Amino acid sequence: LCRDKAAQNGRCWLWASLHPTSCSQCFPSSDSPLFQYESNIKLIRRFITSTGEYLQKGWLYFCDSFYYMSSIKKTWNESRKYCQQEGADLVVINSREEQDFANSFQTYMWIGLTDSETEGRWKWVDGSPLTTSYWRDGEPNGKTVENCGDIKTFTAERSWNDENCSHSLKWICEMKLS
Ligand SMILES: [Ca+2]
Ligand SMILES: [Ca+2]
Ligand SMILES: [Ca+2]
Repeated sequence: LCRDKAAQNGRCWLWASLHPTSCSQCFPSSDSPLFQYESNIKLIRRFITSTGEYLQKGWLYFCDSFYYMSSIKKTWNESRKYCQQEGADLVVINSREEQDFANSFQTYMWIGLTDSETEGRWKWVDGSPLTTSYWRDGEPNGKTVENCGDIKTFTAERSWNDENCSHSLKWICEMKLS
């Protein structure tokens, strides 16, 4: 359901993501029904307390996260700071669905990916190493000059590019609910 919905219009509604079998990203199949139930209660509680606030500010809901797409441009660090001030961070892309969702904005924009610490070792802003990647063919190609990740060729599944972090681009924040 979630996947179909997402494929249809790039959005996933709460009822779909709360359905245990409908959103593999939100509820891994190894989880017991009871765990799923408890997770749902926690999720609903957080959803109710944060929904009004985030939706009023123009954030979008997709598969248990809220997303904010900027209308102005900033450097990668300034973009990240904006997200953090909103209780979020730059987007961490955990699934094919989320990659498609991010591409659906059709915007050249920063994502939460960097190899600033160690050249060539790409990490997400939540500290997790990059496992599944969607680099455009030939990327990353910027060596030590380009240490921040963005979505550039959004018409293709493999849309990522490494860029000079001091470049000004739009950005996308993610606030995870669960
Ligand atoms: Ca994510
Ligand atoms: Ca680099
Ligand atoms: Ca590049």
